[in-house]
Amino acid sequence: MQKSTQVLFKTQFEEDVYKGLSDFPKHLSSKYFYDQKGDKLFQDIMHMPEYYLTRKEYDILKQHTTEIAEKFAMGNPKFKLIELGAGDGKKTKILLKYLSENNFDVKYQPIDISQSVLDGLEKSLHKELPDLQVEPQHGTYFEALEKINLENGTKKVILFLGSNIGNLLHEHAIAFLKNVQELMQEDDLLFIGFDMKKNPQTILDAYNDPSGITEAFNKNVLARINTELDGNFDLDKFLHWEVYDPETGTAKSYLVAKEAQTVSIDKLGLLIDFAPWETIHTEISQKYDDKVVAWLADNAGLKIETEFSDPEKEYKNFVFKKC
Ligand code: AVJ
Repeated sequence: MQKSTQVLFKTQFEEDVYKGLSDFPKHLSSKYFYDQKGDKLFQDIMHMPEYYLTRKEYDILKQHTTEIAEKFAMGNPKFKLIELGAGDGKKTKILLKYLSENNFDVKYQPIDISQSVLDGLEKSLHKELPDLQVEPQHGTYFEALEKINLENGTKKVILFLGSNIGNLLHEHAIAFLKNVQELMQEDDLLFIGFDMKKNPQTILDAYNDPSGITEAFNKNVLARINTELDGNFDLDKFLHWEVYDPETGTAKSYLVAKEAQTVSIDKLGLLIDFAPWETIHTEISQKYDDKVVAWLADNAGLKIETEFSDPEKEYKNFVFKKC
């Protein structure tokens, strides 16, 4: 009879690390980049000259504030503005400022899995926009959305900014959009930021900065395994590698073992062997074109209402409605 070992996982992180590093080829999820150190590194990324995404979306919101606000309020100026993964709200504050200074009847409901992120955001909003109604929702997107939905029938405008959707393979993006779509009513709107296909070099540079911030961000998942799961990864024995396929629009991040090595992860009772140049796939950052956005919407039961973009059309914010 075969001997079987039952492994009990205390957290999703433990389970995902165990499974991802036992798999071939190896992989880890980019959602584990974000602890306190990872949040800080991502803040630094957003300030890098090569990382154009944040700036482009900021400029779109800045250039088109009035039109966007009018679109959101169309037919019914009383609405809840719900943000999935709010972060520091720097971009959203442009809209919030306009809405609150122009007597729109808005309640802002940022959703985030980090309570400290929500606390910081709430505090800064009370200071900067004291008249704005803010009601943070702690939890995963769908738990929080479902809770918001039970409240009452006020129109919802749901924001999903930063091309965060790009971390999802198309199949998962469709599942995600369907989930949101099911929680939408006829008048509700969904506002999503998409990073569009562009010169492949521009994209590669955004994920391959010479300052090494993206490298540290990518390796932060290994650092977390070391501190949280008693691992002994030597971060210097891995290199950060980025590829971009201009046909599929998929940018992929890897950590590549520079030499053969064995890593132990004591909390999981795991020893992981790496062959020289073996990879761990850690992230996808999908780039889109109009056809793919239309196809995603179609598959999720959504229709495109309108879009806003930068003059070069390198980044787009689409407004969707339920079909
Ligand atoms: C936060 C998912 C939009 O994929 O561009 C930045 C994360 N990864 N640099 C992205 C990230 C490497 C970012 N998103």
